Amino acid sequence: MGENKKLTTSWGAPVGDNQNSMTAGHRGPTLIQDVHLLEKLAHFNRERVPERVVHAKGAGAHGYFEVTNDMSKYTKAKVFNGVGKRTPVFVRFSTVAGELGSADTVRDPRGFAVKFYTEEGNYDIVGNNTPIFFIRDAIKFPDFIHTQKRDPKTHLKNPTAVWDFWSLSPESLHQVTYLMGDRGIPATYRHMNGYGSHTFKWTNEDGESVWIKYHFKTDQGIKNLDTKTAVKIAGENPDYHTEDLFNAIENGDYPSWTLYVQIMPLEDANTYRWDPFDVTKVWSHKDYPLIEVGKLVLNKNPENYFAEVEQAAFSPGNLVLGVDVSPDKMLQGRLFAYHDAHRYRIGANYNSLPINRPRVEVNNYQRDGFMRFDSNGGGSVYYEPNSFGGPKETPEAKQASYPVSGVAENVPYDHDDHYTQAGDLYRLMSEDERARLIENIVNSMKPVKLEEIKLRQIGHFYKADPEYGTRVAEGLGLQVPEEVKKG
Ligand code: HDE
Repeated sequence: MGENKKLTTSWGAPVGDNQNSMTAGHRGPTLIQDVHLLEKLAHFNRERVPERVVHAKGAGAHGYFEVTNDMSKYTKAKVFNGVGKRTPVFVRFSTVAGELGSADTVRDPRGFAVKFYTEEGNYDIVGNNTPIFFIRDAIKFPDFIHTQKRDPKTHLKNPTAVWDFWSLSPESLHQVTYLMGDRGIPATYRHMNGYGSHTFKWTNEDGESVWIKYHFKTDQGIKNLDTKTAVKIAGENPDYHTEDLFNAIENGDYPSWTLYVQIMPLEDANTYRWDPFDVTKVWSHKDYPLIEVGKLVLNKNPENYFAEVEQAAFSPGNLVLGVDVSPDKMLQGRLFAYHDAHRYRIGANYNSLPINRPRVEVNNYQRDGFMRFDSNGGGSVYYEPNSFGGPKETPEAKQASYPVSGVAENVPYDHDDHYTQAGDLYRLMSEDERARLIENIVNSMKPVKLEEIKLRQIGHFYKADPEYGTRVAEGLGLQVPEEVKKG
């Protein structure tokens, strides 16, 4: 092993003795002047930062994104321009509901967060391994997550709350069908797809825009765990996915994904049969086929988990020129939530942390705040406008304008067909996949305390597909409600 470096305190002074506290004589009291002891104990108490309120358990790796199909016709975002263009990335995978120490192989969507360190600033695609989500308005998110977490009285998971919320929020049916099916437990983080889930806007150099959706298709092929195997692994090795990703990269078996986009002309948004800004719905690939964009490759493990994975701060609000958000209400809500979460978890200057720091110069008038460990702008001018050559805005960086209309009010979505796409997903499944789906749902719903919740949810499954609802009802020893059958 290398020569031993000199052990020091955090203020750089050499430590005389790291084995014995300083006391007054052999049996005397420990002396408060043992500042090395005091510092070690005090810092130890402060090693934890608040875990992410969702997606707490995760694993990450570095790599690159390489363009294989030039997208400059659709977007001026340099990260997607020019075949061969390479951009460094950091990716973090995660579960959603579990705490920092929870098991990897639970039935849960998986976070799929990509930070591109582009030459125009950091661009983050912060998605999941499913193209849709349970709800479509940010205002319902805290309530939904409450049902996914622990019951405030028992501190146990509460299936009655889970199915009560879902049965009263039928927009969740599509994602529930995904979640309770085979893709609800990926075999590893390498054998699952990633999606941007929301609709975003790409704009090219000529100011022409299109709506797009991102699809990261795993090059390893989709592989899932059946429930029984997953439960066994969760008990034997709760960090199974974390270990798999680390070892694969350590062994040079670099996982990769091929990025595709679906592209929708702006005007189609007004006539398409599905609301393109409703994140509980997909766009048919027949209507908007997948177009290849590039390759995402992970080829370097973090040197330090806390510094790189725990402190990684992603946001759908980290946008670059040529990429804008859409009016998707979930996406709009997330634009506040992520930066707010980072300020709370890791401090106002979180973007100065190495893992989050852009690879381009950052010039602004933000000063001070906790842990301001950079030059804090030095003696440079600290306000704008100014007469001293301080950084100035770039007019062409303004977001593309677009017309809006309507009155300010709490507006519900104007369509409620939550059954067609969920039913299509069910009908796409093979008989084996359906059998496992039904078994997973029945086992999850069995402990639900209120029969009315079960019957309400059976009604939703039935409206998606009569066979779907009937099989769940049979599994639970119940009948499909007559009024649902009559339609
Ligand atoms: Fe998140 N989400 N989210 N989310 N989310 C967070 O950010 C939030 C949503 C997703 O590896 C938090 O740093 C709101 C959809 C991923 O660090 C928080 C809403 C999708 C990650 C947050 C959503 C996601 C997060 C938790 C409803 C898929 C992990 C702490 C509007 C498209 C990123 C934090 C990482 C993390 C808020 C819904 C994906 C609290 C308010 C939909 C992959 O900011």
